[in-house]
Amino acid sequence: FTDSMREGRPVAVETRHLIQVRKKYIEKCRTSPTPTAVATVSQYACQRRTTTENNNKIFTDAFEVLVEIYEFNEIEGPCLAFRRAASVLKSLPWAVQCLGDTHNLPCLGEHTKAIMEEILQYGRSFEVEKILSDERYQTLKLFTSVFGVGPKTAEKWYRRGLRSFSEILADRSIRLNRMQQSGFQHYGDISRAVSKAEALALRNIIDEAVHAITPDAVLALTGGFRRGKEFGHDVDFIVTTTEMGKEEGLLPRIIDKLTKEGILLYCDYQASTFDISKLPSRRFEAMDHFAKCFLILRLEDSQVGGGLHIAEGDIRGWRAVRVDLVSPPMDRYAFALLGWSGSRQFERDLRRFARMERHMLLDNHALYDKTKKEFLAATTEKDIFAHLGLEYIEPWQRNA
Ligand code: DCT
Ligand code: MG
Repeated sequence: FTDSMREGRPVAVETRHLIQVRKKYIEKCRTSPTPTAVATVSQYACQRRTTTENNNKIFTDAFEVLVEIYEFNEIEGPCLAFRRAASVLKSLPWAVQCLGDTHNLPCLGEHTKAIMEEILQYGRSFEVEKILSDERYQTLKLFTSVFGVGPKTAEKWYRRGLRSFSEILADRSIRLNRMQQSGFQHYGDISRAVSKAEALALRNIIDEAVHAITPDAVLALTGGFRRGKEFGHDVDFIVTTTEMGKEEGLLPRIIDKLTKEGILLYCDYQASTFDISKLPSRRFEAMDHFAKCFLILRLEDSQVGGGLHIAEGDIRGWRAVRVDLVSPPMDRYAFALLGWSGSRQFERDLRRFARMERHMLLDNHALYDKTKKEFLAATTEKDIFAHLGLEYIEPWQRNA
């Protein structure tokens, strides 16, 4: 199976090792009690409880590499298939020991099982390893790790023969936009994970800013940190006011305040394009229409309980952090909160479940019943789950 085996190179040592691994695997299959009494697992992530504890990381990490390469190659079907497969395995309270363990599970196709088989037998997938060592994959992965650089731009730079950041920055014909400039400027900091302590420190900063503007402010930490993750790539907040209409102009005032405090390193503000009369939106759009801003903030060491999550030897005493703020009107709060809490796969399956099983349309703005031809009101996430006839799933169980 390995490249050296395929190419017929001398492989005695490697082969002997693989035979050992395989023997162990066969023995494990023979003795592993197949979890037969396991309750049926739903094909929808919104009917599964998925905590941050992933018992099948060895498989899901491999699937996520395949998701990435299919994304780079714009091949949607297999991309979605591997996303769903990874999500199913993440929900299991046990580790798959043997392919037989998976026969009752949904969303695992032939290709998925072939990858799992490789990993079970040899401890690794040769298909995934081939991708990981591929120059195009490595380059696209590197380029898209920059804030503001998507797969299209990364591909364009790759095709021009560029392979490193220094080559991009030295290329006079490339004009970076403001977002990309900030992306390169703060690369070290924003490619480094944000800790929970840092997220909580940022919540204090935003909380203080918004309460200085209005006493009836509502602030919620969403995204991965609301789901109980210890680390994230950014910190997501919903910020609004209890009084309808008063949320207009709230973000610009927060931005103004952060600027005066000298901690705003980057800001992309997008005013609201939310128009209730345009609902329901038939096709799901990548972004909702609420006012929002994508920020880079300066966080001081002294503001973080337990200190900043920075590299050893970093003596600046601060770091840059990516922060997203979204500001829906209060009557849309529950939908925005549900939408921004993620995970992305959980959201995809909520919408798919609504459409396929309930003949309803769900997005970050509203829930529409196509049979009754009416919008269903909600003030809490529980209301939305109830409208959908779903058991309530706590945020920390949405890590699908
Ligand atoms: N979201 C969405 N539509 C988008 C982007 C995000 O509905 N176009 C939702 C899904 C998750 C949530 O917003 C926050 O997005 P991220 O910060 O990208 O995800 P995360 O789960 O918070 O992951 P991370 O910990 O890496 O920040
Ligand atoms: Mg996030």
